[in-house]
Amino acid sequence: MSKSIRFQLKAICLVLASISISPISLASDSKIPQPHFNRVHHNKEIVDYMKGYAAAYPNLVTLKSLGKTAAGTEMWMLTINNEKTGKAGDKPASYIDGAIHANEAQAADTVLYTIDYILKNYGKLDKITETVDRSTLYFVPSVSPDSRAKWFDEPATASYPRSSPWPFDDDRDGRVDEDGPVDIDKDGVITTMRKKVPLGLGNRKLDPKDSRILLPLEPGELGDYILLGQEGYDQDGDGLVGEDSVGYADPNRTWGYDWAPRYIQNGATDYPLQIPETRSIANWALDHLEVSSVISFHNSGRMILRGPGSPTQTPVSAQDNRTFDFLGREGEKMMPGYRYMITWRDLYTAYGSTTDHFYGIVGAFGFVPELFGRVMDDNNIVRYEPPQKVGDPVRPPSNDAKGFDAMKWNDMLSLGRQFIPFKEAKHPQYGTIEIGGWRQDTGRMPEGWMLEEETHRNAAFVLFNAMNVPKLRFLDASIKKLGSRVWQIEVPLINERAIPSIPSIVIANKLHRLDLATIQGAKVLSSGIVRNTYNGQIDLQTHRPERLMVSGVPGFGNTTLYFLIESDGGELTVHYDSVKGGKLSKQIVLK
Ligand SMILES: [Ca+2]
Ligand SMILES: [Ca+2]
Ligand SMILES: [Ca+2]
Ligand SMILES: [Zn+2]
Repeated sequence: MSKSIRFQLKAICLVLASISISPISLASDSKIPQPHFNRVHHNKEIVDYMKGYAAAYPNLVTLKSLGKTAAGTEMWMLTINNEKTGKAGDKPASYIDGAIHANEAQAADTVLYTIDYILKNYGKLDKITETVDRSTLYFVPSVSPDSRAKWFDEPATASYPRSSPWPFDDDRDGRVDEDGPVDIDKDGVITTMRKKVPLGLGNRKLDPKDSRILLPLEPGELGDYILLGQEGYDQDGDGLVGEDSVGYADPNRTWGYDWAPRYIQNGATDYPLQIPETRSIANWALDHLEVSSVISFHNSGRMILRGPGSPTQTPVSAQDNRTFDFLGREGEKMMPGYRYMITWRDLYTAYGSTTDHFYGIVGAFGFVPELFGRVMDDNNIVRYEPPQKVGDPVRPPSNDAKGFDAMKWNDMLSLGRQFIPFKEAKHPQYGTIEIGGWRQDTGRMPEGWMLEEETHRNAAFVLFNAMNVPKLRFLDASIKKLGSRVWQIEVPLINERAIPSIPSIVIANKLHRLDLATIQGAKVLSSGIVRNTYNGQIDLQTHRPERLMVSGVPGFGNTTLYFLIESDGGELTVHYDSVKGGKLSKQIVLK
């Protein structure tokens, strides 16, 4: 090596060194987690990111465990709150969770994205700054962490594992979880099995256009293939394959409100909140009745579901329906192709679900965005279905991954990644078979390069709901002097957002106390709610007028407080303390 070349190399090394040094001046930024939302994340990564946010944003983020799963995994909750503007429990609040069904993987990433987007835009986007400063946001990205880890680490399918790994004897043979899916060909994925048989012995035929697809027989045809279903074999010799896999407790059928036992719906446990995952959240929620907005992410089908989950529940009041409808219909505009639907009426009956629990016990307006549908992709390769509206005849969500169009999509847009071609394999019971099929991350979630847009739209829906938790504000009081020391004060209070400070379910189910109005600095002789400002109609509170109990301020509505007080004049303060609307006060000068 010549001297001059050696010198040049040295110079290059120095330049490189200086390039690598320069970002250190932004040391605080380098701590900020930088996840990429073009893929789904393992539970361990999500927890690491949550710890990273707590370290990078100590003034906004706290992280705590709500408890442990049966397997001993912490149930992490990340809270975003600006302590400088008030304590978490004293402010209006939102609760957001995801992936209670572990196979619905991108649901957790959508919660992670929402956290990331809020933290990185606090102080930059006014809507986000306002929401963080005046409210609290509680996040549990992954409600079924143990099954999520299995879905990532062990052979899995698009729909398995889904449940909490709570041991259960599905086939009532005295053994639990003894016969689940088995990765026969050891390729790390559970796909499907099929067997070629002599013509006439089969119940399927190959699609003449695509030998990867089996078609049902038309009348008059003979079959030369048998569809054997999901990979596995009869591990306990009872003649059935895959009849008792891990679980099955469906955590989203274990919540405490409107729960129903297993003989009514599969997946229910022996009693409500039996599994620690939902029990730890439900216990937390009892101490957080300030929550008035709930978003619980699932996949798939492009729906914005809301309760009730069953027709046996008391119908939702007209007032609460208006709030649901406003939030849900705006959501349809934010997420093209998503349909705002009532679970039991437009989809199916589900007892003991997250959003019904939070509505019926906490009094919060909950939605379940069902992320992704194949039809959302485009209107070329995958057949396009126009969005369905509430009231239209119901059609099932379209996730059919078996059709030719999906295969063409796989070939042309995922370049064949999604579908594992059939290969010959030996099966302990069926002999020579073929194994192949869709990978676990297809059918219910987008490819990585499509993921971020849908994630963002759903995060924006979270923020839209969070912006609509009650926002109370006093307007100017009207003051009248009625005698030498007697004054009449009327104070209008408005709610600038959609969610009432007391949803009507709170009163119907007696979930928590009413809002409380008090006066500091004067003696209250009488108090009430003004029914009509112009003709002096007032609903007086006869008992303890110094503690005026108020049935809340409606969404985008107002309530006017009435006080008759005794005072020598000067200053007094009106305090308003609302479980869901926060605390506020107003100074009034008597003159
Ligand atoms: Ca069993
Ligand atoms: Ca396999
Ligand atoms: Ca078996
Ligand atoms: Zn689900």
